[in-house]
Amino acid sequence: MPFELPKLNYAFDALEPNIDAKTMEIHHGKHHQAYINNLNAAAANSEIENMSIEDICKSISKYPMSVRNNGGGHFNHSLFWTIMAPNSGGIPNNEVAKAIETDLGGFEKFKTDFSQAGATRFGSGWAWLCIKTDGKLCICSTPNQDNPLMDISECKGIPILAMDVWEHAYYLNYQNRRPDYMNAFFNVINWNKVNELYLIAKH
Ligand code: MN3
Repeated sequence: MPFELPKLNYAFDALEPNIDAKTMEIHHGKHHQAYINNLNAAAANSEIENMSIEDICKSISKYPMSVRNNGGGHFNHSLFWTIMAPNSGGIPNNEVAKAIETDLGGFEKFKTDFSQAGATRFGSGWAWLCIKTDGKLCICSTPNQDNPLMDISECKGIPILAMDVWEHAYYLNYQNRRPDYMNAFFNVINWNKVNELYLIAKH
């Protein structure tokens, strides 16, 4: 099978109390695995079997909806697991923090605007911090499992931070309280990883 579930770099309970172990276990082992299983089924005997998930996203308009939904699900979650970590969060002090200052009006404004992007996404979707083609940061959101790499996306760029606002990301612990989940998400953002992705995308 060409696409496989990436291992988590931390234990299911490592993000508690911000994100509970049961949610992490089901989200990673069941939801993400299901996107991969469906993507592998859709990819069988087609050209996408040998493509990277990034390249599939970039030309997603060529492929059926099952590839868009499940390929997006695979890319988005693979990124999501890496931009969270235990003993993280807080206010970053690195290159991406400087860009947040310059391009987005500072960390507090970034926090407000990023949360707003998640809060106003009706139904299921994602909030993103991206680098646009001009090298500047932007905040946006996408529906369902779409992402800013996709050629069909209204919001385009290289994603360096992703927040899942599907109910499956928070419902067990937070029920309908998406704002409480989003506040907690800021406590687990792995700014070292976000900065690493920022530096790679910039060069
Ligand atoms: Mn999810």
